[in-house]
Amino acid sequence: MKLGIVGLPNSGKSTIFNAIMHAGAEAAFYPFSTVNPNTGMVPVPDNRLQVLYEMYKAKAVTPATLEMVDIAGLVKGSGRGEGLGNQFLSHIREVDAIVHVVRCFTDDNVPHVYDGIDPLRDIETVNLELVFADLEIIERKLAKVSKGARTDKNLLREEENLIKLKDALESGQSADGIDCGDLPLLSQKPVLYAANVNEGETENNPHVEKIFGHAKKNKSSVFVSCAKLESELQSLDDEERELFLREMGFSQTGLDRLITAGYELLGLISFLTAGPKEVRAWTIKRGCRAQQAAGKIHSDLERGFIRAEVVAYDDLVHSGTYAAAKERGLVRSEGKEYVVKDGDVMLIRFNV
Ligand SMILES: Nc1nc2c(ncn2[C@@H]2O[C@H](COP(=O)(O)OP(=O)(O)OP(=O)(O)O)[C@@H](O)[C@H]2O)c(=O)[nH]1
Ligand SMILES: [Mg+2]
Repeated sequence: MKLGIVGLPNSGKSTIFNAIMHAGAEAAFYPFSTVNPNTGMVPVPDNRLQVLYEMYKAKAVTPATLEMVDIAGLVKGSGRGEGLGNQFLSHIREVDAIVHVVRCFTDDNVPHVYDGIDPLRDIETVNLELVFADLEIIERKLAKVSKGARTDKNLLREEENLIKLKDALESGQSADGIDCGDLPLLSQKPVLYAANVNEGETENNPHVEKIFGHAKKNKSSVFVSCAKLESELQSLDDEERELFLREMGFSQTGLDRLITAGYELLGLISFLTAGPKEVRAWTIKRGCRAQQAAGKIHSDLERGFIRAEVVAYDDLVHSGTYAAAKERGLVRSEGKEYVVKDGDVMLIRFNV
């Protein structure tokens, strides 16, 4: 899963990036502290991998990964060159979803670029800039397509579609149902709003409630983050950190909660492969069929797919070994149309 972080300057984007990625990116009390993008990658925590690793006495564990890109802050007018402009958005065009950081914390030492905490105003400001940046892309494409549209029917259709898209975005309407082709439009990506709050302000926070309300209307998700606290907890070991977080009212770390929210938003699940060489997690879309899932591992496995031997993770663990699970009839032979479930441990039989 790849996520790109957007938000106003001083909303806490780099602080969240640091807390999640265990990184040391510059996070400072003055706006526009991030100029060049920060990128990072961390393993997606999955306790099941460790269990299988021990069961198979495997040589290696390969978890799924979370990639994140933290960029400069957007302000009203970034598209016209205000602040640091909007060129840096090119670094997040290819992400699966946007993490939109919204400032809900007050701190006299950290100036807000506009006056006072106002999540809905901030969200609208940033989202408008994403739309403006998308319109630039659409217009550039339109200029290219229009040239050939007089003589080419396909291009004519594409031109009509692009005009529809442009009109929708310009009038603030949703582009749902309009074919965006291969244009990587930021305003059309799934959004995870990160409500960044001070410690002790996670419950009954009216700012956070507003963000939940906005997200619900826009089919987005919300993730409440105490980024500053979490980035400060990094010096602690895992156990101490968890204990501390639990005392603060969080049952999971920011990374765990972000992963859960992101997978939920994008409809992602994991299936597993296990053997003496390697135990590994693979990320797929919910509803993905066995043959397509096999293609995640290698295109040969998809092309030459014969069948999949499947056992649910819990069944495998309760049985103790793969052989025991097989004996108990818990290992199924599934065809290419089988809809893969989260935690399926799969062995693909193929022939090329
Ligand atoms: N009190 C408080 N301060 C925070 C919180 N989150 C971030 N900060 C502080 O706010 C300041 C700005 O944070 P950054 O993470 O640099 O903000 P940014 O969104 O990356 O800002 P730019 O890179 O300038 O766009 C830093 O001094 C952080 O320590 C929070 O939840 N509470
Ligand atoms: Mg920053």
